[in-house]
Amino acid sequence: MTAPYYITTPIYYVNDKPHIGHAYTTIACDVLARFKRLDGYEVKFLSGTDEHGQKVAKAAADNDLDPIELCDKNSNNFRELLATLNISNDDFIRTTEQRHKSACQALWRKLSDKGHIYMGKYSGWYAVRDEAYYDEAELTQSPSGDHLAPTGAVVEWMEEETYFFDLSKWQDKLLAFYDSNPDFIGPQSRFNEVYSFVKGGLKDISISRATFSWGIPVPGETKHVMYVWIDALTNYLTALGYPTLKDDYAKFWPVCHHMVGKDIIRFHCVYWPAFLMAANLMPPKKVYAHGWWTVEGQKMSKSLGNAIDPNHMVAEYGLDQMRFFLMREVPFGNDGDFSEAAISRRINGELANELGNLAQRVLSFIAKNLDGVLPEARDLTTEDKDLLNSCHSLVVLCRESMDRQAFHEVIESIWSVVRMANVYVDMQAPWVLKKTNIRRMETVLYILVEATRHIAILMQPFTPQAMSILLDQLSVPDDDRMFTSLGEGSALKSGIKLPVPHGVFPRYIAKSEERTR
Ligand code: ME8
Repeated sequence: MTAPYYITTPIYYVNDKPHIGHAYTTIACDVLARFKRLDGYEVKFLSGTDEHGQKVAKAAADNDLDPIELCDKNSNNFRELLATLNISNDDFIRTTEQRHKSACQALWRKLSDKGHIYMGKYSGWYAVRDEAYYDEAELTQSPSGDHLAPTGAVVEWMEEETYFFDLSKWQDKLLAFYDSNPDFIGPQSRFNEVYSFVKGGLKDISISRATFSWGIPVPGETKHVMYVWIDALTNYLTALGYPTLKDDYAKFWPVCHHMVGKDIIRFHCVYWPAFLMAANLMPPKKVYAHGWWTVEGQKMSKSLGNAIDPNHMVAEYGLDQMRFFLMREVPFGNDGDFSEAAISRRINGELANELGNLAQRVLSFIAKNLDGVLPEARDLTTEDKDLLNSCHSLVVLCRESMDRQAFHEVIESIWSVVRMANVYVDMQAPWVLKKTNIRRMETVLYILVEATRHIAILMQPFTPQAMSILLDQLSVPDDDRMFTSLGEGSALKSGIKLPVPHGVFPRYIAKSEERTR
């Protein structure tokens, strides 16, 4: 039986245009989903848009639109972005869909029936930008006198009658859950952060609003809509058919993995497991929080107008180049800085010079000197065996790193073989062997093609389009591109004809360089 795997992106607020941060989470999930599929898992991969709440209502009002008109338009921007980024999601959820409304209301009823929801009066600080409540002790003051949340968002004092969830009762159960599931939150630093937050004590949280109406109505209520986060988090269950709890739920919920940015970890690691436990459901298996991107050393902000549009990035650098850069540049979990210098270094230094050049050198040499026919390998030397052994053991290393969401380590392991293969070409010098020892030249070329095949199969999750072209150039049949085809068993057969090769990773020439040419 194939093992299931469920991976989710956060659902994106539709008040904003997609930027590099949204692309980052989504690409990371796509890499995981593709890796797991290639490794034989049955994957469900969910993304979507978060469409209710005060922030979206305000954005619609600012644009003289009905909230749903704004949502339709902007949700589509995110859906189109997924297509542009070649994302392999199986479902796209919008929180304004009926299936989601039903799921949220069912969850609410369950919590209410079990006595975890009560009516009370809320007074405290709320940041519309974050759609989050903060404690007074967490706030700072801006020079202009505004109170600011730790995220820099302006908070306002709120006083209203709302429904509460009895979060304070869940402290011990949450701590016990973290203790018995030390891998629940990654990376470790975020686990510690959440643990000490919960250890410091939890207050009941307000989970409804009556001052605006753009939300899912609280069942049996005319005045209150649900707090946007209880609505948003439930999307992960809606997509599995909740509340019917049929096959998809039984199969995928126990292996659910949420990928989120570091700013929304409290919602996913504290509120969400508490809601679920209170409804007698299992918490998700894992939440991984990645870092944030700055741009040329600066925080992205509307006022600076420096948010990077992923569509422009794709047009400027190429899709696979951008995907590679984002997964390669910083250890996943850390913050990173996007700059033109950094991405062009990665494209030219690694994709073009190291991987692209390796493939092109080997394949064009075979095309020119052997009429494109894959030669035979005979009498393997220690160097040949070393390179092949490194290829054969690569998937184990990649799998281990991928299971810790260490994307940069997966690439680093693959790259150690790319570099090894480049050193091997230079040392074996098939262009010299061509004059001295054709038999040996053929062996060297065969080994290099096998190395390239392993690299291309394992790089598919990161740079799917380019690797599909490269695997075509290696005449690897579509059915032989899964990880089960790694190793000797599915080695290419000598005597096959390889198509005429062409480079898969062109060098990047910056616009500024182009002008000075
Ligand atoms: O938070 N670098 O939606 P959102 C990296 N609707 N990641 C960034 C980033 C940056 N500069 N800026 C934002 C929400 N992000 C909620 C989620 S899930 C049930 C509800 C990431 O559109 C951010 O960390 O504001 C978050 O994970 C994601 O973009 C969506 O942000």
